[in-house]
Amino acid sequence: MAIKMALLTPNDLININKQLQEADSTVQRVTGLDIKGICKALYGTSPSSEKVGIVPVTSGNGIIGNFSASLHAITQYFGFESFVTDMPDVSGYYEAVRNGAEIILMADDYTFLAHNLKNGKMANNQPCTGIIYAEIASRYLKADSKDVFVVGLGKVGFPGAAHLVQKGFRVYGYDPDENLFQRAVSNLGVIPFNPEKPKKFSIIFEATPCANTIPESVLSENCVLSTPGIPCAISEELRTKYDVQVVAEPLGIGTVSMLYSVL
Ligand code: NAI
Ligand code: PYL
Ligand code: MG
Repeated sequence: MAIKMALLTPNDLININKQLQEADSTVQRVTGLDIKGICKALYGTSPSSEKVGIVPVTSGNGIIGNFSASLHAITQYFGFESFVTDMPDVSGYYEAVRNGAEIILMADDYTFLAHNLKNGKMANNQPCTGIIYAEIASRYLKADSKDVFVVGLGKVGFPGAAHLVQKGFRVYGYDPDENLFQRAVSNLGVIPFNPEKPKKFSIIFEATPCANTIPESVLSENCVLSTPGIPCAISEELRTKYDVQVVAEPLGIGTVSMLYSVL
């Protein structure tokens, strides 16, 4: 049986437009590109008026307050025409297709997918999130080396680490789960991070569901922390002390990565 995702709460999604705007300006400052520019560079695609149908799903833990409304706001923010169906589940899917949706967005407790009905392409939120946050980290304009620290090698972190390896970065990784850690070392060539031998990084990518996962000893002044993980990986105190550039946002960056990947 698949393992449930760490679920968002309605609170995570409050003021999603403001969260997106702030993340977009951080991405622009860190990389020189905005989020759409990153997506275009990453996937080589651009939207051409695709209509997105968002289907609420009641199974398992059920509807997350603000989830569909946030997807609506996110798709509009990135210039997609979109609508949320009145009905959930199978009836909602039927309604979406009948009303002209070309891309379906929907999520249960295990899978959040984008399915392009015109070309058949399908995307899963976890790898798409890992890949775009890793891509943003990899484009840090003031990086001092090709060394990256990856914290968390699960369903989001592993594809992100794989993307960084593929781009030619030296990836140092850590995960307390010995199986996942060894999988990253043997399959990707990730370098085991040794907390006993502190090393500073200018690029850090984090994907865990825990707070305070970044030890102070790895932070260099003005480093980038690109992290989809909820809650945030770093305290306000450390963020301020090292002037860390934090790219973090609960839903939109991963969602737009899914959408561009199916165009
Ligand atoms: P996962 O459970 O597959 O992987 C998390 C990994 O973090 C596990 O392997 C775990 O052993 C590791 N971990 C836990 N504590 C750690 C620590 N102190 N140091 C290093 N590693 C540690 O979870 P998944 O699906 O990869 O999600 C990760 C986070 O990303 C969750 O908080 C999830 O809610 C969030 N997420 C955010 C999205 C966004 O758009 N912002 C999209 C998808 C997920
Ligand atoms: C996609 C997010 C990112 C982090 N956790 C993932 C999550 O919360 N997934 C569950 C989404 C369920 C949505 C619910 C609804 O309102 O339609 N079924
Ligand atoms: Mg996101």
